Parts: sequence; C-alpha cells; structure tokens
Amino acid sequence: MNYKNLKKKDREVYNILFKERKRREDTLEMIPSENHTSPAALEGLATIFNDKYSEGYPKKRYYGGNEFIDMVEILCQERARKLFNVPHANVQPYSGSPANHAAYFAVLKPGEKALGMDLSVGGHLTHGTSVNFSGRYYKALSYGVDKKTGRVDFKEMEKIAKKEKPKLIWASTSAYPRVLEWKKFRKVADLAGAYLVADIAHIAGLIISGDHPSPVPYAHLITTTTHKTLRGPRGGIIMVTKEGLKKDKNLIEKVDRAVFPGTQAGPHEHQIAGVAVCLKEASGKNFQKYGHQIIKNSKTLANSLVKKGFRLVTGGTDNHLMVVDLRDKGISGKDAQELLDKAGITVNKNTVPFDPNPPFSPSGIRLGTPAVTTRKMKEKEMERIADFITQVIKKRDKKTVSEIRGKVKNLCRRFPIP
Ligand code: DSN
Repeated sequence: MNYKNLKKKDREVYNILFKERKRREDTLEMIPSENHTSPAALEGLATIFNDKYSEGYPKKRYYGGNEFIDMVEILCQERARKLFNVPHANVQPYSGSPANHAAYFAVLKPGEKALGMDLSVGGHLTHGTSVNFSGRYYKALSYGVDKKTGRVDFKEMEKIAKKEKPKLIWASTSAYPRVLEWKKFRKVADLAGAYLVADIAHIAGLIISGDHPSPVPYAHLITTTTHKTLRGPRGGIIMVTKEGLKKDKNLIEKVDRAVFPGTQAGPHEHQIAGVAVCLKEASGKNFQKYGHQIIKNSKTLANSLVKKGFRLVTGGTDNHLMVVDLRDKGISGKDAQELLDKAGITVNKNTVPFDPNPPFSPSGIRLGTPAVTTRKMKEKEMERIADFITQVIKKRDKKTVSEIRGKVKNLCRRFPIP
C-alpha cells in the first residue's frame, strides 16, 4: 500500500505511520503474540467492507445491502471450518477477549463457576482474573503449575474440579511454553461435567501446521485470535466441535446468540475479509513450513539461552515462546525489557510462576519466534539473537547496548519484512 491519499490528506498520521514502519523494519519483534501480517491480508482488511453495518448473520441481517458482505462472511466461515476441522465457526468476534466473553455468555449464567489457569503462571486475563469481567461476573476458580516442573498441575486442577464442579474449564494459556495435553484437560472437565473450552490464540498457527496437537477431539468449544501464530489481521473466532454438539445439541445456537446479540452488535466485516485472506494463506504448504520453522527457531533460541546461563521456565520450550526467569541475574523483567528495547529487541516483561514481584515489575521476560520467522530468519540467526540478548543483559552498559543496536539493524536489513 502506498498511502498516497493519507499522505496528502493527513500528514500527521502518515508521519507517525512511517515512524512505526521504520521502527519495525529496524527492530527484532520477539513478543510471541505479535507477527507481521501479509500485504494481501492487510489489503483485505483495508477495504470498503468497513463501511457496512451487518448486524445478524448471513441471510439474516438487520440491514439491507448485505449480499456481498454475506459472501465474504460465508467464505471466511467455510475456510475456518475446513482449516480447523470443526462443524461450526463464528468469525464475528472482534478479537480474542470478545471470543472468550462469548464462550462464557454461551454456557454460563452470571455467578456460575469457571476454572482457568491463573494469570500469574501463564494464563490470560479473560480466564477469571479478578479485575476482568470474567472474574467479576462469574465465580472464577484457578489452577496453577507444579512448583518443580512449571507444568500444568493436573492434580490440583482435578481436586478443584471435583470439589467445586465448575461449569466451564479453560484449557488455555498466554505464557506457557509447553504442549497443552488436551486429553488430560478433558478428563478433568468430564469429572466436573464441565464444558471444556480450548483458547488456542497463541498456538492456532502451530495447530494448522501440525506442530501442536489439535484440541478438536477433546474440546467442546474453541476460541482463538487470528493475529498471533496465525499471522492474520486482528480478529477472533469461536468454534463448536463435534464433541461440543455431542454434549449440547444447541451449542451452535447458543454460541451464535452469545456473539450477536449477546455480547456484540455490528460485526467488522473488513476484518472478516482480512481474516478470510489469512485463512487461505494458512491453508497452503508454505504455512506448514512456516510453523515448522517457528518451532525450530524457538528451540534453538531457548537452547542457546540455556547454554549462556539463562534459566527458562520449565527448562525450555515445545512451542513458539519461552519465559526467561531473571531472578538470578539481578535485573527485573521491566528493566530487561527497557534495555532490550534500546538495543532494538522488542520483548515483554512477564511474571514467572510463583513470582515474588508484582506484575508491573515482574521477574521475567517472554520471548517468541513467530515474527522473526516471518522475516525468514533461521537457526543461525536465533543463535546470534541469543548472543545479543546475553550481552545486553549481562553487560548492561551504554556502549554494549549501542553496539548491539547496530548489529540488530544490520541483521534486520538482511531479513526485510515481507
Ligand atoms: N495480549 C496477548 C498476549 O500478549 O499474549 C494475549 O491477549
């Protein structure tokens, strides 16, 4: 996109946009929930579909003039169903949090119990945090990870599930570096008679590429975002599986009514068009290679960091991300994030399990490889990045940070954003 109209009509926004573009070109994006969306998907997003109101669903809208909007939404639904192998996909959620909101709304009444992973050990805000709607309007229960291994504590989960009988259980994380064992989650859900909801926001792309097992045989509902490993425009999807229909034959209707009119009004059809493009891209052979490379890169980065003396939560990674525990390095996650930012490496501060420090200044950082893999970086580059991170965190002086900044820029120029 050349933005010639924007340049002419609004120089201020145009200038900020180009600053952001330059920042991205010259820095390594290592936040695991971010990626570089393809130009085709961005073109799908920046369309006149933006202008249309289409409350309702295809063929059942509250506004006229929706014949082409219907076509694009139906196409997106079909692609989502086929790609994830589910009987129903609602593509209207604005993002992951609204998709999760709809999951609650579909199967719980206010005040009923839901069990999710604690935010501080790798869960998500919408899985029952007290400051979020999920903790305020539902009775939120939480499970954690094992103190020794850092892995999901299924025994604790089972105990809570048996005692409290939550009606919904989340199998989902946003800072967990290991494979999610869907079968074990389902076993616990069955003990409580609960709906099992898999939030695959982080790993959706890896599921499609075959690099993470699919929750389809076990979960009743699946929610996801579309912009992390899936690499599309920002958006959300909520899906009903065959297992879901076996448990509750009205689940499709409940989900659709939960999205509209339950928790949202007019869908963002331009976003749906962009997501349709990304789903097409994700169904191609190249996307499988992309997923495989994300994992190779992640494991190489994790191993290199471990070799350089960093402690990783759970000792390593199976997926696209890792959490570095900095407690033995005498630096907070916040300071490490700021230093790395200066060196051109974008990460986010993150709590580690059983963190003695508060979330705004936690003891760890979270790193991931989806965006650098989109730039076609491979194992060799991951070893270099591990070296950059090590030097910045160990030396922490201005000279080192500026030297690494230069090296990061050179590396980025060799691997332009597609
Ligand atoms: N904010 C996302 C993440 O960074 O994981 C989750 O919503």
